[in-house]
Amino acid sequence: MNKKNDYIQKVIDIALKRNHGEPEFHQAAAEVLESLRPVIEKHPEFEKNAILERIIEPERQIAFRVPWQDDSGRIHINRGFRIQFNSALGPYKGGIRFHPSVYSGIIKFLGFEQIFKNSLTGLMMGGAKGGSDFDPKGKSDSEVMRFCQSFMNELYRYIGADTDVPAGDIGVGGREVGYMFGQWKKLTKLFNGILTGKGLDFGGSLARTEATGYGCVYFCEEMLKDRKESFAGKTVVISGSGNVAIYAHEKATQLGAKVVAMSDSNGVIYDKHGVNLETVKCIKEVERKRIKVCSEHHSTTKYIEGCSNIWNIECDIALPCATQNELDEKGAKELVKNGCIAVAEGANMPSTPEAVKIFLKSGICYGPGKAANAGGVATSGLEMAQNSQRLSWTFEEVDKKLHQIMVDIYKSVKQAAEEYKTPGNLVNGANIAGFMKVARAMMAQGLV
Ligand code: NDP
Ligand code: 2IT
Repeated sequence: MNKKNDYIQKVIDIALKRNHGEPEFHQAAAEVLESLRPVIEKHPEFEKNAILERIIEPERQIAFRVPWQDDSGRIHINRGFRIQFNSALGPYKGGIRFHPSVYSGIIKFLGFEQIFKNSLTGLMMGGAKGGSDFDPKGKSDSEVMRFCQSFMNELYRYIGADTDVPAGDIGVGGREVGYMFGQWKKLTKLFNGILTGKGLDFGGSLARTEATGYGCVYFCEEMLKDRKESFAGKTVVISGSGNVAIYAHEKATQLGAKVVAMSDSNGVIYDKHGVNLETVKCIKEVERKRIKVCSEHHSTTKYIEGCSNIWNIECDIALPCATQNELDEKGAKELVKNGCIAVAEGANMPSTPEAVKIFLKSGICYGPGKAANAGGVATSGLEMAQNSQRLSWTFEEVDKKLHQIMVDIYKSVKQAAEEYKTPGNLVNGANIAGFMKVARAMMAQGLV
């Protein structure tokens, strides 16, 4: 190993040592840093200016107590986070996750990924992420409202329309964003674009709800086009049944595919005639029930216990849209063995490093999350633009812009992979293309 390569290892070691007990962050950092070896060889100025040491260290990390009362008057204490990772390209931007598994390592990996994802969108957004170990499942609307208000009582000190703009993620959708927006307005007297994913009546953008799922399918469509393939007539499996999964289903179906399976953290529904999207929407968006209920509505829909079983189902295209590390080596091997030709990640880091290796080695189309799911944050960027103008664009206008952004991301990721001599490796392409812009901006802005 030459001296330049030692630099990469040195920075990986710093990330490991300084972020003790945070394996998700180690995983995300190691993947990006490994991709950057050829970049560092070509650009010694990045090492001289300690760009990698700086980029793996968040600019600011906030952790806070979130006290709230349930409907019976019992008091609960959760922990809230906001990690403002990098502001070289614009105000911090990134979602908020409410899930019992949330701790600093989850928010840190998501914030780190967000830096490069936001850079790929071509819009002016830095990287951040926030969240809490609060579990919204089974909570009443008023409990969720009180939690969101308490969360904002502390968060409001650190965010602003031109400093840091949160949005949704797992467990945070339109309802939660609405409650947080209300509390922000009460505390600050400001009615501005402080959050994205807002309701359409108070500054939300048309097509933001659909954007991540649609964008993931648009990205996948570009990968397929390069192989003279398309969604038409293809069989698709989509893990998860939340915001991203639902709208990935909608777009894939519009393009002529059949979605035969979806899931939640308990199990999988399978229907060889196609999973009924309207039923899933009703169960998940309105009733907030488990995906299993779908099989009670349709006799052809089977329920299989255990969410990882979804990767055993034969398909042409797989869209992991649930959570990190949901697709392991075994799942990846199964997909490839069954003839899957494309995997595009709607979720953040859903494939384990071993699964990624299988995909890259097999030569199937593989679109990593930070490129394939960038449509959500890109449309958040479009919501910010509309809020600044005090205007709303039509669904068609926003969708057209989203589509173009995904086409452009695919082009730049593909081109970076070729330029750095790993054609077709979109992991390297996404990491390198995302990094270059941030690194150049950091160099230009001096040691801050
Ligand atoms: P939702 O909360 O709407 O849905 C999450 C889905 O994933 C649910 O079906 C949930 O099942 C499942 N899930 C969550 N945790 C686990 C777990 N530990 N094991 C198995 N399944 C799980 O979230 P989103 O659809 O918004 O987010 C899904 C993914 O997409 C996340 O990785 C998120 O970071 C990413 N993403 C989201 C964007 C957005 O705009 N919303 C943008 C870009 C990426 P259950 O109900 O059982 O928990
Ligand atoms: O992971 C993500 O990109 C998101 N959850 C969306 C972030 C945003 O600011 O819209």
